[in-house]
Amino acid sequence: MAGPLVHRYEKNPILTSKDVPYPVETVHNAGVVAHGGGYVMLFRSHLKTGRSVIGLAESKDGFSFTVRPKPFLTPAEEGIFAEYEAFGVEDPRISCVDGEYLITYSAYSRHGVRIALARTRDFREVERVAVITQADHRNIVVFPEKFGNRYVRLDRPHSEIAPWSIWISYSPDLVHWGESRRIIAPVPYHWDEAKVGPGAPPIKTDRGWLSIYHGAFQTMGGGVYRLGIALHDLGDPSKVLGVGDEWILQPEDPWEITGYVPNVVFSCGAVPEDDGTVKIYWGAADTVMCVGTASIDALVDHCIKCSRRAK
Ligand code: BMA
Repeated sequence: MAGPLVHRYEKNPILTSKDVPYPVETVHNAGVVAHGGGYVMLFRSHLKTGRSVIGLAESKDGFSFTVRPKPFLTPAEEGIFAEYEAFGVEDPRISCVDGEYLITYSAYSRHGVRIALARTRDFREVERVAVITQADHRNIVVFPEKFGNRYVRLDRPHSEIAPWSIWISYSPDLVHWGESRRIIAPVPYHWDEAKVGPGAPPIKTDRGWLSIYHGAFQTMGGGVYRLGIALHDLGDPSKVLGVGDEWILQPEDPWEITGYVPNVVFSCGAVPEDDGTVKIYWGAADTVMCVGTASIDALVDHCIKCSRRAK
């Protein structure tokens, strides 16, 4: 690969616990969308209990964010959501479908980890829709468009039997999901061999849907989380046109190497811009938020020209 595909913003990290007006230990794994002429970020924070809540920050330029005085989403206090969110809410992703923002997040409880879906139009009022997986699923991203009148999502179930892979599922109503199929698996002895999972909601390009995902590798010093990219067919996103063989981002800056969990870059959001670039956001070491920019064309080229062969 010639030169880095992702150019880190020189003032990283862009958001830390010190920027949050309520007590938190970390700021990481944030979903970000363009909204109202600016940017909205939903970020995860650990509290001193070790459990997580989701806060909201706003920005005019996508680099400099201001956090709202109160968290945006904390574990529900009643109903089905209360039971399944009791241990915390984590890793939000945001997709805009038909003018509505769909928020998927991990819901932890004594029953394991499931994914819940909420929706909002204005990031003021938020309505929980449903818990959309059984236990042991994480990392759901919803495509920003419907296909044949159905919502489509990528997710990552985990199991003791199969490698932790990226799956696709379909839904007519956001509540009932099915026709699930595995579409991207980790490659043995490769940077993503331990597991892969969807990162940011896919971005539409003229050559396919660009999907930023994370991959993990186990070392003697613990796991290393990196980012990779894949390209899905425009009309049928279950068809994977290419998966970049090399990672596009790995922990390198001091705040990516050291923190709550060392050696982690983990993305839940990316915002495509009119000038052909994309802002990629990532949590660093599960502690702070960072951003970088990349050329969308170069990322798509990487998926096609540097595609891995093995399944
Ligand atoms: C994953 C999730 C992420 C986290 C990552 C690195 O399994 O828990 O939320 O960022 O590990 O710790």
